[in-house]
Amino acid sequence: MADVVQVAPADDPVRPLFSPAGELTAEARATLGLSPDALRDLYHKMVWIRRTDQEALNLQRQGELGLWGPYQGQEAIHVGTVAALRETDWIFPSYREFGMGMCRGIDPAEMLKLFRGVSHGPWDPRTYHFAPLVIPVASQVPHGVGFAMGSRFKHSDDVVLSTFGDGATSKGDWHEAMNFAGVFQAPVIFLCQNNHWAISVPLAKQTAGSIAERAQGYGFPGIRIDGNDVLGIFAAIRTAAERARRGGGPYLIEAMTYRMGPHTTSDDPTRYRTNVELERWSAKDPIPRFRQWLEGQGLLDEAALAAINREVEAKVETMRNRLRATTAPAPGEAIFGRVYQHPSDSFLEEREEFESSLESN
Ligand SMILES: Cc1ncc(C[n+]2csc(CCOP(=O)(O)OP(=O)(O)O)c2C)c(N)n1
Repeated sequence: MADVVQVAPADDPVRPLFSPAGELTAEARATLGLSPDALRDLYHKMVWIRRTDQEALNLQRQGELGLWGPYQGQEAIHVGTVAALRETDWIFPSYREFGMGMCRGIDPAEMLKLFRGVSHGPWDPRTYHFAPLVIPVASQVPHGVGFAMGSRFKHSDDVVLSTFGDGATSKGDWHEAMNFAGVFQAPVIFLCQNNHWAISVPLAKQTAGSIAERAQGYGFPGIRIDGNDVLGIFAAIRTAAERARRGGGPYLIEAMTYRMGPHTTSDDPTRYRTNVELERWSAKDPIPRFRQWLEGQGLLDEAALAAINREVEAKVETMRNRLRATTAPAPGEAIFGRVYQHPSDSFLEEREEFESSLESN
């Protein structure tokens, strides 16, 4: 009989920080090393990205955007993740990570051009180490693994975070990426934002087992944690990133959360889910929850809250005005611009032909 190969227990510095239920332990919470300003900044960013999300929804309803994919309820993941990574670590997002892009410093009015349909790529990923938002489900997962391998080949200690929903984990390319990352020990963190729904498909019909535990089959650790606790997300991502940075390989984090809004503005969730579920999750809303914690620590009072709200309103107003002033690029630029860094002669000829055909019409 062939020998049974036992997979050695992988080194897992994340697990000791959490209870078996996936809650950050009080001890780990006390040793995060975040200053009062840094803690308040996490709260400020969560409020800012939620208010921006609401505004984008309004703008879509007013006809200023073609489509919008709300991320309400997932703010702790967006903010905690970016805060835990180095600026030079790369993020490979899906369509729902607008808030992460904001936290990376991308102007939301610029990013909204995508949803207004006037730009295919309003930011340079190299400036923000933030790849384009992608619509094809799970396509960002193999992209992230490939990029992480590139980082290793360049002897850089930058790591990659690839994030996706629970639905994405049913895709073949998700499996291929996980497998490849395990075999080649790519410096990548897989962050599943398990928001319980893939459009109208509930988690129970998506997968019969645990997503986090699948990591073991690929040869690296995984953990399921509370995705509505910004400090838990921060601790898990930072620790998994440090591990990957020192050559420890991939890590899978399954962050449990809830998509409080519709899948997109084209969706009506009242057709397939109950208010009871929404109310249950509203009680775990990451924003009031963190506010209460900060207040309990004496780090936030009425005056500070009012100042945050004022600042956020001003930022949102600027975004709205800038978006409304956005015009569509000329058709030639929209189709041919930003395709090649060094366009070939035939490509340029094609562009010229296209543009003169527009003039003659
Ligand atoms: C390859 C592919 N198949 C199907 C779709 C249609 N689609 C868009 S979003 C989505 C659900 C994805 O759910 P999940 O991965 O859980 O992410 P969430 O939307 O909840 O953030 C589907 C099936 C798509 N965009 N790409």
